Amino acid sequence: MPEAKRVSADVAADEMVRLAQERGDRLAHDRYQAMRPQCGFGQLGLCCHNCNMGPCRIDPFGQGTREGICGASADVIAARNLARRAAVGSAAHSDHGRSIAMTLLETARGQAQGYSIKGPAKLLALAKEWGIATDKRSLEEIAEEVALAALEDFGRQDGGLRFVSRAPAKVQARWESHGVMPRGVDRDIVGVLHSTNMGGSNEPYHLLRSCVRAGLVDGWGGSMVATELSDILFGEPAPLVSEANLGVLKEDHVNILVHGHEPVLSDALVAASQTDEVMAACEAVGAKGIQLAGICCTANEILMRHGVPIAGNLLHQEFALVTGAVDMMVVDIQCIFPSLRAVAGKYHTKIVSTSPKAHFEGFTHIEFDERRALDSARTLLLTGIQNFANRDPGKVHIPTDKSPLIAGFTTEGVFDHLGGRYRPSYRPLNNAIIDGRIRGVVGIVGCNTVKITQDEAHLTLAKELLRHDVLIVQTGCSAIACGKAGLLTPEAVELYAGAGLQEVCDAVGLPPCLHLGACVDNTRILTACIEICREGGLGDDFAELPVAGAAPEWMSDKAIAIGFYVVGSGIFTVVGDSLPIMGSPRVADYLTGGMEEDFGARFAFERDPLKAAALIVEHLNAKREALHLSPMIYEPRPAETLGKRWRAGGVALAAV
Ligand code: SF4
Ligand code: MSK
Repeated sequence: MPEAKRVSADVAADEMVRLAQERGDRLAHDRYQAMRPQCGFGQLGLCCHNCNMGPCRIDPFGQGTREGICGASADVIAARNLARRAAVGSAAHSDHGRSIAMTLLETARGQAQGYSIKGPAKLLALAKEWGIATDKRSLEEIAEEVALAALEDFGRQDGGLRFVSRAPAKVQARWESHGVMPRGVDRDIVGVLHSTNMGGSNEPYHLLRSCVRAGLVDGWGGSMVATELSDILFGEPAPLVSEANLGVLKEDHVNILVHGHEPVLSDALVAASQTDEVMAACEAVGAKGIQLAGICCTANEILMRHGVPIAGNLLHQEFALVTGAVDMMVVDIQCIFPSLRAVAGKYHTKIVSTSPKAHFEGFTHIEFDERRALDSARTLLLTGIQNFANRDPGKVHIPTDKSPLIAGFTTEGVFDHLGGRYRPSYRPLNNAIIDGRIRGVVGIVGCNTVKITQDEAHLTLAKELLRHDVLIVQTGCSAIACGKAGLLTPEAVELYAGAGLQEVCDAVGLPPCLHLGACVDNTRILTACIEICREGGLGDDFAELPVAGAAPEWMSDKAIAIGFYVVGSGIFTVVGDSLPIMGSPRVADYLTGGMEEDFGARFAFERDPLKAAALIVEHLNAKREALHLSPMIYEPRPAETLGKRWRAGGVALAAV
């Protein structure tokens, strides 16, 4: 181990780290140790290289340089750097949304091989919402107009994004009064980047409002387009059972991993993997079949729609290669380590990049063409199958660890569970909150980081909130962390949930942590909040709801954009490592305080997941009190009963 603390809370990951050390493989943790100490100016947000007179850096102790060569202050530099990162994160999600809209358009026009409209109910609902005629029209005709309407929002110059009208009136009013109403995806992202050009905006609060706008065009624009149109194109997810962790790999199968984000590729690979030709090719190389599994968010996409198992979250992209059993890893875009080339170089694994948006030195590039999706997917799979013969059995070591999970909840689908067959509405959820069985709802989302023990913050935070009767919704690598640890199963209710939450989950057979998809699907959390407001009894503004967000192990710029659209929409959010602005007390004060007055919510920065949970519980209690809700029916579950079978009333039945 590089240091005394564990690299991961996941035993399969630990096993791979030990093996990698024996074999001399260098993984992200080793590179992190070599990088330490990391640049303090960068961590504090005080380094600027926005023009070639720099780079400039501000002395955080106020003794050396207090301004950049152009005169920019620490406040401006920190806020400007943050705005750039928020814009990049927003661009990543939004360009993903654009790809889905383009593929839907091509599908509607019969130009995309192998795709069809698999979510007709969602298509008709969205057409109705957008005033698109559906009478006597084919699904393809409607889909074409819906796709074009969605694409219009990317190039829109003014007038507001279509999805903005979904937001509660009070939330929209705040956006309007603070000048951050999202107008057009491309326009606003370009606008934020322009403001950060040298000699552009030099007023920290204006730059911080730019951060909010960059976030809002993501959450209420690009990401929402990605989620809604993916449901139309690939089908609305429904709860299903699958498994997660490296133990899903099979020694006698061709193991092909998909890693990245856009389901356009991964969905086609799933379809192509089920053909007789692929089976015959596996047999020809001596394999019993093909095992497809996912890493990161593309894993979540094909998990929730097809039940394809998950091999792991962000840091597992390297651990998976150390098993020596991965015949090919197919990547598209976002969260892909260029180090895969070096790690795979020790094994037989072929790493294939497929996206025109992301090429990697040393990866084999086979460009994926959605107009010939099945042919492209077939070529990729046959490439992986052929590589099975190059596997070195002496290097194969697959951990046995894997956990069952339930995935595939959506804003709409969760109705059926919470409301039951005869009351498909959010009424029972709202009532459970109002009556004091459920304290509130919290989204735990986001990445892994090498800076702390992998998954530990996600798991500790989730368990601590569950014992306080908090219903948890999850996406991204956080959902995978909890999936690997068994929290996405109904059995987790008895092991971790407080008595009130236990009653609700047991009544409808729900896990206490609900898997809502990939990182773009955080918009499902926004739409669930819309439904809670609509149902009534808990306020008509996100800022009034007993809800919160958390990203305890964030690392990506996408997480910054998400944070800004969640907080900018009125939802209190706790992030683990602080945002890189701590060199500017004014910026930090605004984000963790003043922002609440303007946008109804604020950030909190807290690395300790138990303290983060305490902040969230305190926030939920304050919102409950402001709404004059009933006191909680039960005391929080005692911490010492976590992980043991336990019933409402606080009786520990048996240690597990
Ligand atoms: Fe330095 Fe100003 Fe140029 Fe930034 S924009 S590098 S602070 S001179
Ligand atoms: S993959 S953005 S590490 S959640 Fe979406 Fe995971 Fe974060 Fe990438």
